[in-house]
Amino acid sequence: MTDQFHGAMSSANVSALWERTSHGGEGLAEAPHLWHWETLDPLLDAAVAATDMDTAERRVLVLENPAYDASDRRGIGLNMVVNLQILMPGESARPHRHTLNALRFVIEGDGGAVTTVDGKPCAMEPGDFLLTPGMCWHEHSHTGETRAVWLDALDAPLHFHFDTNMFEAGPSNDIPPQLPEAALAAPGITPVSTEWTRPYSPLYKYPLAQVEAVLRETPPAKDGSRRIRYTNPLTGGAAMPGLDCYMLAPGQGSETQAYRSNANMVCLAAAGEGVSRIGDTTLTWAKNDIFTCPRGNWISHRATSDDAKLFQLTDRDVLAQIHYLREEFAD
Ligand code: GTQ
Ligand code: FE2
Repeated sequence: MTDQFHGAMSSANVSALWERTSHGGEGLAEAPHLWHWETLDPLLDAAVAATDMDTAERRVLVLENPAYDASDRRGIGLNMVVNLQILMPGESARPHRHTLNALRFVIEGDGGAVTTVDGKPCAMEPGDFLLTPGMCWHEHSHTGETRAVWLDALDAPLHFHFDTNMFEAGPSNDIPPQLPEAALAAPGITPVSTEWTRPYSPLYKYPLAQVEAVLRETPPAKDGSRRIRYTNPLTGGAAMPGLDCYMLAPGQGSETQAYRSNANMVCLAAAGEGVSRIGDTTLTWAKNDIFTCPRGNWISHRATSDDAKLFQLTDRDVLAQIHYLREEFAD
């Protein structure tokens, strides 16, 4: 009903705060969702059959969170999207750059697929973690023999929120000076460089073998788990803005200490099998399954095979940087 007061407010572009009922998201914790690899795998072959790279530009399947079915939201999470990209031998994807921070985690391939980041070629072997930070030129090519599949994650929703999304097609140009790998090879010894002023790691590839080597030597926490973080060697902080990543090896038969946070996580089972409890939901996962651990839920993980590892993508550092992060651990 529009009485005189409401009519006057409306024509003055004003509204009454006390008449609003919503106070935010309390009590509306997003449910987790799991995508089984055995469902995704045949879809990847179907995507190859349905596309050719001359017209598709990028052969990418977007994981759509059913929690967002009734909303305008798209993608896997509040602050990130997760896609699966397929590149076949002989194919390539053209150079471009964007303000979105992106990363890859390699799921399948023979190492013949290469992502070139600001002129640095990074061969993609299963389990490798690659950065393509905001405004770095990147392109993909494949000179191997078998299907290459990787997970792409981007901080796209944040850029849509801030209206900071920018895209530029190649060819690459104005590539800034890079720090050579050899200058980054010794832990605890880093170049003092006035050339490198960018807000992300000068290292773009983190090979699985090195992650496994460090995990093996990492002393287990009280709950039996071991965990590494992918960091910028120059700062010790997150590898790049927007997405903060970890590899967790939960203890076999023991649950990780339950925690709850207002940050969001997506897990990819990089190896082995396990069970995760997220709020009231229990998820059983196997290699290459992908699942969400949304904000507000109590979360714990357990391995059911001795090699189980979860690659973890989070928006935690974004919240921490602006002092929004809240997290708590069960006793
Ligand atoms: O490979 O550069 O999944 O720009 C979405 C946007 C992949 C890419 C995605 C991209 C890319
Ligand atoms: Fe891209």
